[in-house]
Amino acid sequence: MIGQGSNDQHAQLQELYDNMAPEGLTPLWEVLHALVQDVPRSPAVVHKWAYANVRNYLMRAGDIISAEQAERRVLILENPGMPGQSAIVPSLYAGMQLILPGEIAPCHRHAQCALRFVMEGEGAYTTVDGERAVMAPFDLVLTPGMQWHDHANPTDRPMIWLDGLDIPTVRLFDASFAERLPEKVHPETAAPGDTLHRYGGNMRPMRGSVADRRPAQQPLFHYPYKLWRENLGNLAAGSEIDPHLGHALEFINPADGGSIMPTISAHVRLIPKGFETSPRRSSDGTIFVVVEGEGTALVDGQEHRLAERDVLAVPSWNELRFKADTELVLFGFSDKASQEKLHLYRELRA
Ligand code: 1HN
Repeated sequence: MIGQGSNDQHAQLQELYDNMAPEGLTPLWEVLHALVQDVPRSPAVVHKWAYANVRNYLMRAGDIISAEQAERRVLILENPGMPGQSAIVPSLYAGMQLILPGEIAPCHRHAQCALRFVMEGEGAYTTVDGERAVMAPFDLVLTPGMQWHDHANPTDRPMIWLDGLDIPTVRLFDASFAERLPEKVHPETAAPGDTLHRYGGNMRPMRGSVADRRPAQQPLFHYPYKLWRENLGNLAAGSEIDPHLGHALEFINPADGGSIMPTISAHVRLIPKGFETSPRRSSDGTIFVVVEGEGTALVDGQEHRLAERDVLAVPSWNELRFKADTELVLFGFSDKASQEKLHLYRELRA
């Protein structure tokens, strides 16, 4: 914005702006400082979704619309700072999905990468390219870009999970492609758990063997709670705590040791009872889910109480600390994967 300057100059500039606007021309000097900020100032705000509250609305939706009719019965967790944009932080989308007993969500595939983090229910499954990932609470299941996926709930209980997708990132690049399979569900082409056995134990089928059937860049799609919780517990029992993170483990893609998907990183943390993490900022927008315990998130000094299954969005560069009232276990996902590829990622530990 032009600060000083005569009324005459203002009038002349305004006339210039009005004349050139229809030609697709606008002055940089009016917006430069908003475009290039000294530190990130996210349009997204810190926000907590209490699980019981979200669940209540989701079950009401379940009374009115079927999963099949909706294609996906999901309540978007939309950041209150970015209304209408279907974003939880500027680069990522999150939603809470419900599949009722006997329902299916039909098969499709798209350029967007998705993760599911199971909140409730056991025994429903996502089929990824013909192989079922049978879900239990706090499992992480991936449907990487362009892999076919449908969901089904053959149990007698509702199944609820948090979806995390890179929808706003794909939108930014105008690179969305999607297809529906003519059949509602993908034919089953492999036994449930097959991929986990082949790629989930720090091993992989011999290259070029018939067992080496998954996409080379993205073979693994199921990270069960049972496995990650045991690893996190062992880490906490056997090593010094990181003062800023607590005990933390990242999920990796076994193909390359990098992030779980090209645009989304995910991790888990354990913060011991009574522990307070030291202040930390990072440039990734992060979504946390409380897996176990109770505590407080202090975000730029503001307190957010945390209980099991609550979801907390922490946009870029907010100063974050956690206080654990009981042992606190958190799952988090963020756009760190994208930012690292673009050499944008930063963090600051106080
Ligand atoms: C999607 O494919 C799923 O497969 C969930 O469950 C949410 C939101 C936008 C676009 C695709 C799913 C989605 C989605």
